[in-house]
Amino acid sequence: MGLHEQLEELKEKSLHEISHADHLKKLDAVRVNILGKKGPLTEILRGMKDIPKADRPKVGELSNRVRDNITEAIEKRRSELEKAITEKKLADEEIDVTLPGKPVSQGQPHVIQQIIDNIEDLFLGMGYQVIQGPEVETDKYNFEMLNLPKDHPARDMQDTFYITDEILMRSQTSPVQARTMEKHDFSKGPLKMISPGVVYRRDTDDATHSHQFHQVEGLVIDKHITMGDLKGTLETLAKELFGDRFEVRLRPSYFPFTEPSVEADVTCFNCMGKGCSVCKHTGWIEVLGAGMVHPNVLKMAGVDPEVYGGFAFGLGPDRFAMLRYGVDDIRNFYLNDVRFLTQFSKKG
Ligand code: 2NL
Repeated sequence: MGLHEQLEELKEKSLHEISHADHLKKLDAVRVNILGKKGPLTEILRGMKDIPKADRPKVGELSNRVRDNITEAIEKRRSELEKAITEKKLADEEIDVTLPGKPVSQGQPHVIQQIIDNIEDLFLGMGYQVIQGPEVETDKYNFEMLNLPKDHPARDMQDTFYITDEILMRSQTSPVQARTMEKHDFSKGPLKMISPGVVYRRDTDDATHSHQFHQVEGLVIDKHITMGDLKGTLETLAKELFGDRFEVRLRPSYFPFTEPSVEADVTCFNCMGKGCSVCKHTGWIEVLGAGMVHPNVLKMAGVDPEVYGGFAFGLGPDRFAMLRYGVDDIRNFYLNDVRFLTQFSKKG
């Protein structure tokens, strides 16, 4: 067989092998085999010295062409294989964005926080500030500034968690109001604030007592504030939280920090005033305590009681939630059993 035929045969054989290489590694082996120094092409060209000089350029040209054809075929096959690899990778990693997602259960504010949020929204809308303060307080701000003399029963060790003689867990959120009143510049206008938060009492937990519970206190200090302002504010609060048909009734009471002091009742939500077992046949339910800020409290905060006066109130969101949803054990709010908590939809 002449060189010419050998070259043609090598070309056919090579193109066949290249087109059947189904792997980049195999293709590379084929390339090294055919075009390498010990490969058939080199071998064939070695036979050039045995053919007539005149035929050499033709054979040389042919061998170049064969080598180019083979190289070209290898490159073509390589890009085919590479493309196949990329396509397979893309297919394997394909994400079906139309598949339905895994449901993520959404949380919601705690039922007591929902009530506090409602109260905050209402008072913010009436131009009040929402102010928070420390839960670890001093005797001065928790008691003294609020006209609670040293021998007052509410200061008894039984009722308050003391850390030292002077430091305690606040038993009400009034210290926040006392601190704010003390700092307020009344020449710039009235003080209108509410202070929501957690408070502590040294009680044994049972259906109606919790050693930690919530309180929202409100305070307005300005010139010419009357009990009428207090009643109007409480009526707005009752109608916002319970509904338009609810009325407010004030009864005389006593708190050391207010004079006069009142207890506020709202229409019984169960019988709407007719009288039932929930309201002990009075038609009313007690929901908060309030009054006109005691002159001593103003004086101690550096406010002149001859010029300024105001009202204050305190309510317990835990009790509100119990009344509103008919929960008979306050401990339910603190057990964090989701079966209980998820009953209260976000709208409240
Ligand atoms: C209740 C009664 C009340 C206040 C809190 C208060 C605060 C300042 C001055 C005067 Cl700085 N008063 N707070 C007033 C009356 C009642 O809470 O039964 N809370 C659950």
